[in-house]
Amino acid sequence: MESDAINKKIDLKLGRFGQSEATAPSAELVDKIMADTGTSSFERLSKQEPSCWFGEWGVCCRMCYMGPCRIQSARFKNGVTRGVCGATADTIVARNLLRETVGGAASHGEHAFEIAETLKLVATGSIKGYEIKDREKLHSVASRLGITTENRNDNDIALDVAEVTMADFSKMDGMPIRWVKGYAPSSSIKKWEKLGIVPSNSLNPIMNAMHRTSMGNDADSVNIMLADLKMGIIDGYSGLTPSTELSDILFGTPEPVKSIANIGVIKEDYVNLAIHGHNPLVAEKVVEWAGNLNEEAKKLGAKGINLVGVCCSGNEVLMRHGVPMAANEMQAELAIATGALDAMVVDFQCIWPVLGEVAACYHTKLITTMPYVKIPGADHVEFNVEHADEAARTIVEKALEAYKKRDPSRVLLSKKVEPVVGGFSYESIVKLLSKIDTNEPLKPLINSIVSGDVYGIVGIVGCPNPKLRRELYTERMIKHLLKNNVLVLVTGCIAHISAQEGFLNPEKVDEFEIGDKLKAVLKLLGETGGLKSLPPALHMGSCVDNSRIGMLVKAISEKLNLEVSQLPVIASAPELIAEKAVAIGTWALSIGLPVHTAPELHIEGSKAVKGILSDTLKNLTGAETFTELNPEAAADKMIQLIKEKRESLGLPA
Ligand code: BF8
Ligand code: SF4
Repeated sequence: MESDAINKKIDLKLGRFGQSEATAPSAELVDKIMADTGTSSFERLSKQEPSCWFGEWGVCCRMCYMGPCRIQSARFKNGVTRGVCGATADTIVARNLLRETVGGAASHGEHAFEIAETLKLVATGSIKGYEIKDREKLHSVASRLGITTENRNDNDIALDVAEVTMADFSKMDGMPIRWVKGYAPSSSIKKWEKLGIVPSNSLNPIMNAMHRTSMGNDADSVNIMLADLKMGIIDGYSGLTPSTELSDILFGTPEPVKSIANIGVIKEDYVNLAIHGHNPLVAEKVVEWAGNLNEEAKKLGAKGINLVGVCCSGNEVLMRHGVPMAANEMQAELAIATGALDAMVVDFQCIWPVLGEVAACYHTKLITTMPYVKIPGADHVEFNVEHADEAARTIVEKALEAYKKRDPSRVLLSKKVEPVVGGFSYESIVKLLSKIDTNEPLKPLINSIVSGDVYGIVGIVGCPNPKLRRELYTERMIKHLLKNNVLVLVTGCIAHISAQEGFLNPEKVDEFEIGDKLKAVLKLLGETGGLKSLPPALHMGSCVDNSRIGMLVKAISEKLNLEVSQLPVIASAPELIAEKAVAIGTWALSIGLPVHTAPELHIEGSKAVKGILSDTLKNLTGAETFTELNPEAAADKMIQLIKEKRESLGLPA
């Protein structure tokens, strides 16, 4: 296609940068990114389209150099049915899916491990910059892990917690990993035992998965999919859950907090510093040093330092400090294109390589911090917890330095901001409910589910996919669920999308078309907590904080003595991007939650794998996957599933 024609196509698609008309930053800002940088996510996407169907269907294999091999028979009657080695579509699709899940579980695992290592250093007094902020959480984690707390000091307890967590990665005793025992729903553990997929450590299965999926090994799609489920368990209990719980110990368990969201949180008269990534060890220190150096900003003529959050670190600093939420993952470049972002500090995961190039078009300093995440065009300030204060100070100083070079003629700010209330940890929800029933805090929520006031619960998690952003997929799906009295829990970049649309704004509870019954519950609980209402959707944190949803689900299922799969609860990744989201979805499947995805997982090419995920799984963990590319139809399908679950429990449907 001629470049003019491509650009025309882009203009149409660029539209409002994946936001609804009411919430989008000015059209000028959206145009500015193309004018200044010559690129944007929508433009890059349209140059990739149409996607290669072999990849989309999961039937492209690059596991060896006889290939790449592509299996045409998945789509065409007389097409090629095997790779050079004889691998079929079923084998290739299953192997590819397991490798995707490994990518996610490894990411979350390393995240958790780094925090556990830090907790150990804190407990042994080896570092100064961090401390145990939440004793209550420390004791609750210890007791779930079976660690004695009586007559012991906090550092000794913390040392045991850290060592148990780290040992889970590589212990050789053959016993289930400790975090599984402490945090997984008991009915799920029984099922996993029967299937032989309870991990006894988390690194060996990752090695095993890479081994068995390499050329000339496991060709049995059922066997490979069992390894996939096991990888989901590892993601949940060596990744997500310890990441959340240990972060809470070090930085505090979130409570509901008020703030604002959208690109408009970047302010003209402040030094603007964005925190992007996932590592709270970095984010927390930057928050601290932005406070310490605030006066320095004033000396430069600014009103102070304005911290803003991007993607999951954005969710965490919102939850713990009320830092405004600037942008989801794909809007990070738009934040830079305002010309007023002085620095963006990043650590690991979901940091697009293009940010180096985009920042270079402005005075903005992109600052990488992890030895294993460097980006051309970025300044690198190596961050390690032993020297965290020096690094964080340098990072903030770089923002101050860059501010001096800001060119006001290139600044274009958006005025749109949306009030939000975020920070609904599992504990804060229990605390809120305990104001209604002190002895049995979960009871008011369970009663609402039983009566149908809360028809069901959907945890909506994951990413902003430019493929589906164009049609505002998430917003439409959430609206449809709310209309039907479904309680919506959000995390990750979906939380940013929700914030920008107003779903996290309690004031908007009358503005959206929310089912009367759900609205009454939101208002009652809100008033109990001292707000006008709860927001239409509850912000439960970053992607690792899906573990908070997991804790709620475990608590409800055990309280009712039901299996997770019997509950009217569903998980959805409506704009799936990352391997991490695949791993989270696999974890949800492992505990028994139905999982909706859009786009479809890369499985279309294999009837066997599709069958396992959409059907066989019902007999294994009680879960199933489904894909629906129309957001309203997806919500309807969830409502139908909830209805079926309600009926089989004898609840009013
Ligand atoms: O871990 S939601 S785009 S930022 S993967 Fe990434 Fe997806 Fe955002 Fe957080 Ni989660
Ligand atoms: Fe092809 Fe088999 Fe090699 Fe894959 S492992 S690239 S299917 S020959």
